[in-house]
Amino acid sequence: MKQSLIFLLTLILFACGPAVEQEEASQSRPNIIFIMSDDHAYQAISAYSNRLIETPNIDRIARRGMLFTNACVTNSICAPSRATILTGKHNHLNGKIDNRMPFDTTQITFPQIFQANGYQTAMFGKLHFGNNPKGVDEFKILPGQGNYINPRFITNEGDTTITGYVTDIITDLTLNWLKDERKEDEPFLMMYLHKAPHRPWWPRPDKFAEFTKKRFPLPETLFDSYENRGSAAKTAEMNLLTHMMYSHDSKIRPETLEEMGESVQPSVREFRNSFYGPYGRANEAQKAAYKPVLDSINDFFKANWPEMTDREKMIWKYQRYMQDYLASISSVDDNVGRLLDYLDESGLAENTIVVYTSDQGFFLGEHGWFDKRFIYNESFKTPLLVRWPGVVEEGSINTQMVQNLDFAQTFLDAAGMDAPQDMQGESLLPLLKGKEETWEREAVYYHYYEYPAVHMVKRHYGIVTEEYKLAHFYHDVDEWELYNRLKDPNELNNVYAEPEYAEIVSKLKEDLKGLRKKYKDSVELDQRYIDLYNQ
Ligand code: SGN
Ligand code: CA
Repeated sequence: MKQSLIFLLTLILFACGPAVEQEEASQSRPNIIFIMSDDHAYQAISAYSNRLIETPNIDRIARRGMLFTNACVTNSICAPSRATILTGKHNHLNGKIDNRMPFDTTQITFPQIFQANGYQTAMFGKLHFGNNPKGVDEFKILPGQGNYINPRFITNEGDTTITGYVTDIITDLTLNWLKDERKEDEPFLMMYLHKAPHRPWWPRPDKFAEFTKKRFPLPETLFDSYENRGSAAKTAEMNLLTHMMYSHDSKIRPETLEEMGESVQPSVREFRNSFYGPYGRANEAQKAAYKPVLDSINDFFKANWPEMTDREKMIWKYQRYMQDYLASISSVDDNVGRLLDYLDESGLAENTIVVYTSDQGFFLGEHGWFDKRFIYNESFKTPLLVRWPGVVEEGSINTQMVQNLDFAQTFLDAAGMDAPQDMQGESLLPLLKGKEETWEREAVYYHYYEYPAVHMVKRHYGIVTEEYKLAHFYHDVDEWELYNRLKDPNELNNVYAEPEYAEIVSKLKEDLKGLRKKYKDSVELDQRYIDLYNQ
């Protein structure tokens, strides 16, 4: 009797022991797939709103995980956002204040810590850093902004050009690594980074054909006149009517413009390269696939543009913009679906954290704009969806003001590693586990620098709380703007000078000073970065 009991117990131990251990080990060392697109506005993800597009695959992440409705960036522009994500520090400390400043590669980035702690690490897609990533075992990254059609990649073994459409290719590389190159017995960190839907929005030919048939609802503020705003909004160069380019953006061939004359778009020759740069990469078969759609856009333009009013031109440009931008996103969504399917089929899904985000938000015609850079909502906020089976409650929604500054510490925490003391974010783990009580943040800090530069958005820093947004445009001008986020969600009325807000202004100014101190930003640093720029 005793003997058979011991036998039975031994059997149970052998049967369950390793499985239990494995499960515990994998819970504490989950795989992480960090999916980031470039310029993907939250307005164009149906988990947030299906006004513009259905993104059923990206939505799967939120359905099985958490949707953050108030995630935001510290500086709404590409390379600075990536530097913040990798270092867990604001740009005034990591030095990558804009797309042009070099990144000091002696700084610690979170993939290096993963690699040092026995994670396999890989990165595919757009980094946009000016240097190769550190801490990744394998990478294939686009040089700079990269190309949509037949893109070139920088790899450990030199450069290579791959025929096809960039979003599909980045996914092929990612899936290939997951399927064939990864060691199955070690956890991994995968950085899967899309170029789409960055300007100049070249969709794959089939999506191009599909989306040019669609029409999209106009944003309420498409015809914004920038009244009751500061001079930064008035002088920015990102208005659809005035600054969006017919050739580069709206896909009007330079030949069409030349035929129609200089009145359509002055100095059209300058833009020849910006059309044929991206499109000229297509081979004959690819060009044949684009041709019918390009023909119909160009024929319509030639026949109608001369009679169009400014209002009609604005609407036509908006529709063309949305067609290409959303068609590019549709490919991202399909490819996210391919990845999620593989995770399900392979059983990896159970122990893999999947994050979907963008390097910043984007204006989709709100305030008449495209691009980003401003502290205003559409560019300041960014999508964030996180799935972690068994840890994050399915279908949960979080409304806290979390930032890209928090990502590094969150991932390190999730994998049980200590974050360096000088990282400035906070781990989102308590929020992911549904423990909001411990979350104390009431305000976030923002600082944008790239000026003078393309789109001409003036430098500014600011504080954002649930109720207010106070921004200081301190360079070129000395102007303050205050928006009541609850009463004026479209941010159309700067109430900074209104007497009834005087007390709020002085309280927010104190809090902003506090944040600048906490994060070690200062007037001296502001000036140093202006001086550096002018050299
Ligand atoms: C390019 C774009 C700009 C865009 C910047 C920065 N022009 O210069 O519209 O603001 O990139 O974008 S384009 O003619 O090259 O398309 S970022 O996402 O890399 O910061
Ligand atoms: Ca970007």
